[in-house]
Amino acid sequence: MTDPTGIVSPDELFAVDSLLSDEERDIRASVRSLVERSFAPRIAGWFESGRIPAAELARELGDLGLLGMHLHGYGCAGTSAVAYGLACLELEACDSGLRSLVSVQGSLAMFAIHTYGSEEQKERWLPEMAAGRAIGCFGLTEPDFGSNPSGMRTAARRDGDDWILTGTKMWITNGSVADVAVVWARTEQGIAGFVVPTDTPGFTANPITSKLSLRASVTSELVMDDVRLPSSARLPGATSLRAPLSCLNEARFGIVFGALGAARDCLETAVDYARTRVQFGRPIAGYQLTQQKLADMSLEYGKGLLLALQLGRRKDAGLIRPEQISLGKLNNVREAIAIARAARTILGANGITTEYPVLRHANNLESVLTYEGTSEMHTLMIGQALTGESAFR
Ligand code: TGC
Ligand code: FAD
Repeated sequence: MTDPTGIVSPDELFAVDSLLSDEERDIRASVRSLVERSFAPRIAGWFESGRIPAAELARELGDLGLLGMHLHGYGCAGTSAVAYGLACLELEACDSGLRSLVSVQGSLAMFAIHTYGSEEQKERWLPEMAAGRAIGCFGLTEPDFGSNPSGMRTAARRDGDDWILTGTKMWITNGSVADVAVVWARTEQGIAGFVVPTDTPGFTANPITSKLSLRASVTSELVMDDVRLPSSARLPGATSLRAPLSCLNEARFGIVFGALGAARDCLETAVDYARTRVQFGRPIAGYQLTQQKLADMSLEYGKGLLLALQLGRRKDAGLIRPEQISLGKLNNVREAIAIARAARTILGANGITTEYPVLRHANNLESVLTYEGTSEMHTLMIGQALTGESAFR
């Protein structure tokens, strides 16, 4: 709704609501309300302390049906991809760490089990994970294999009917608070996925505490030292690297929307600040250089949102291609980080504190730029689609 002063928000400038269904607007409003009521008042403290009440957050997110929300059955809400994207946007408007918790739970760990798991695995884990009573993580990256997971060293070998899993995964979101880990490993038959309860002997998760980014998110190293698993722990439908890479499409899609949430919060903060901060006798909002920054930030935010909605509609129609998700992830994270940095300049010295969210968002977005495929990887995926030439190797 338009402000009595005639001021419009960036969403209103682009008339975004006219592109959404009633259900999508309702879901967006519910998530925004949860964020404002429960998370926003506490986020700066979590970021500063580097600690989050993960179990409590998972329950709250599960109660609202946000975990695995675009999956069908097994206690999942079965919403549209666009609705899921809008939920990611609202969560990331608070903090990228909250969106990460939801992305990894729903789009990586639950999606892997939902798509490649046995009926027994789905029944055992998905309803608990959808409710937030069980937390999942997804172990693909290793210390020496980030952008190139095909080189992974984590291996699983047969011992009678069992599997023995050995190796180290690095930078794993939710790792040390997870009840279940989806772990990708090399086998004699190719790359396979395993559903590993984290209390299995030989499995250890070590928190990574030295982060300057995504401090309101748990990131861990997973060490598997001869973890013995029954035959039923293997994801039967996952037979090559294609399986984990297909899971990444889901999480990357959430980031296409999510990053814009961080951008919107920075933009709104900058507008509010500029209207009240007086220098040289006038609000800094009245200076052309400030207005140019705000206009450019709004333009990139709105263009990113239109791109996200186009990709969301393609996904809902079952027509989206991985390189299209790369377009969205590359553009929207790159522009979100630029918006966060521009907002920081408008706030001057206040912009470097946790009293305002802008540098927290900018720092978080450094991780978002790197995880789920670095900006360079997505550039190369688009380049490959345009030319037919692979420039990865
Ligand atoms: P390549 O030979 O290209 O592909 C192997 C097989 O996979 C297929 N494929 C895909 N399928 C579905 N979706 C995709 N996006 C796919 N990309 C590739 C491909 O068609 C092939 O299938 P097939 O049947 O012919 O065997 O494999 P490559 O080794 O050359 O690698 C390609 C590359 C560089 C694109 C891939 O390795 C890559 O995406 N690297 C980036 C790694 C990455 O993004 N890691 C993310 C880890 S998870 C994470 O960061 C979570 S962050 C927390 C949060 O989300 O909040
Ligand atoms: P590298 O692959 O070593 O890349 C370093 C630099 O080299 C980058 O700029 C990269 O773009 C560039 N580069 C590499 N290869 C090429 C090339 N061929 N051409 C041009 N440039 C190249 N992983 C998981 O599996 N699960 C998780 O839950 C998870 N959560 C994460 C949470 C956080 C906070 C972070 C920071 C990371 C997380 N990751 C997770 C890991 C993430 O996916 C990797 O960090 C990412 O894939 C990049 O790998 P890397 O850090 O090893 O960088």
